[in-house]
Amino acid sequence: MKQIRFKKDFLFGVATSAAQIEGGAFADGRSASIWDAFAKKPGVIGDGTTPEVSCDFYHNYKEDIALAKRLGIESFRFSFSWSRIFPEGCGKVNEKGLDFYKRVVEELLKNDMVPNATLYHWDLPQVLEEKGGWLNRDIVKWYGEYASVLFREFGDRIPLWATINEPIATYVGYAQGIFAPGHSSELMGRQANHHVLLAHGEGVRRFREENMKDGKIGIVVDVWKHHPLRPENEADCALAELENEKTYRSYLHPVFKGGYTSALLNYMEANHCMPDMQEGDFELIRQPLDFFGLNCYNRVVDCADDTLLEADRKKKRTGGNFQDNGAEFYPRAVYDAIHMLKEDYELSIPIYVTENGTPSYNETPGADGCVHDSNRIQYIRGFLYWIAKALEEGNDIRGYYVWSLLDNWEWNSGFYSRYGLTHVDFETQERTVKDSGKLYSQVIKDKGFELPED
Ligand code: GCO
Repeated sequence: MKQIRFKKDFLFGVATSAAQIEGGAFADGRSASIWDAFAKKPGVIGDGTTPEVSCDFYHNYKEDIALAKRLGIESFRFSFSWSRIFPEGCGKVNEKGLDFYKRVVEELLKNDMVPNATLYHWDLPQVLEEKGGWLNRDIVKWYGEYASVLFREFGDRIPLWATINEPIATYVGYAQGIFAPGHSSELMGRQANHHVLLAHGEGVRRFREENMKDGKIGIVVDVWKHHPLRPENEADCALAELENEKTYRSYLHPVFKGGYTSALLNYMEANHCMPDMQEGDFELIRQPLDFFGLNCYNRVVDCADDTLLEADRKKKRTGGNFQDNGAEFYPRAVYDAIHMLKEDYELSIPIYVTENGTPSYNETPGADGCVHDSNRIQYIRGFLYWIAKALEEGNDIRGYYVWSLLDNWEWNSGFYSRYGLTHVDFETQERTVKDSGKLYSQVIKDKGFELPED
């Protein structure tokens, strides 16, 4: 048994997002987001569902916050739904939409939970998509207005702010067609991403303009590091490198170094997907941040030869290195990501691990009324072990958030992928805390745990 310990002020939280938990899609004046519209297209969501009701957090927020409180959760990460605040995308504020978040924040504070807010977690108002969405450069202004309203309304109550959650989702939505709004052009993907980065910069600029008390602002990027299956094989290494360029580096470089890497520029040139960029763009994108939000779920292994990759997965699976959900168990991913941030970006601002979690499928309470999700327990302990190790080495990591408090609407997988510490019956809205929820609660209480030697 190894003792894993965290300092008293290390923040343990849960992460959620508006589109995935709120439901109340058209309540009190809210208009559709791109995910409401996208989900209506036949065949795009694995189980054919929509986010219209989901966990109905819009109506159940008090009970759900009370549940989080019972688990001892110290910080609650959530996002604002842009189309709840601005049903027309910009212009007129919907007071009822704002009121909902006022109630949520008040409830969190009453329950001693630190609110951690994300301005944009993938749910652009559909009305703005109809004006070109992330392809229209005006979006920087629209996003800026939206951000300023929230800073003014909540600046005195919310200490942690993220401009954007996982900019890559917008790329996926414009380049690969599998996320909303469902376009399939590499050029669109890169252009949309450039505008997302500008919006991030505009958000930070406006944050500094307001009187934000002790508020801190950052961005949340997911790092799924690509590793070559055969480190001695040139083709595998080149493949992994290119993937790293196209994914997390295409956000970290602009934000921390003020430009795209030459490798990405070469790729975009060769593939005719160079976005339109204007003078001054990178000054706006690269601004000092107060913290970095790291979403980390796993690594990716690349191999130029598909048959070899499959054979390796089979071997590792039989060796017990894969979880029931088919994903490799590689908790060191978070440690590697923290090292990469230090080494490649000389990151000196605090890090919050803003998301970490693992899905299961067809998970329901058993005859004993419990959900024995031992895989998720192993996963959470594994990641916490590597975070504790990074802390021991002196890295400034301030908190950790499990994705997610509740099973929720997992984008194009619908309700099929369950990530919650709490099981949700989407027919009855009944919540059942899973074994992982009980474990996490104990970890928070003890500020640590004993890691079994397995
Ligand atoms: C992400 C998003 C979440 C997801 C979670 C599980 O990281 O992809 O922030 O909205 O639901 O990651 O896939």
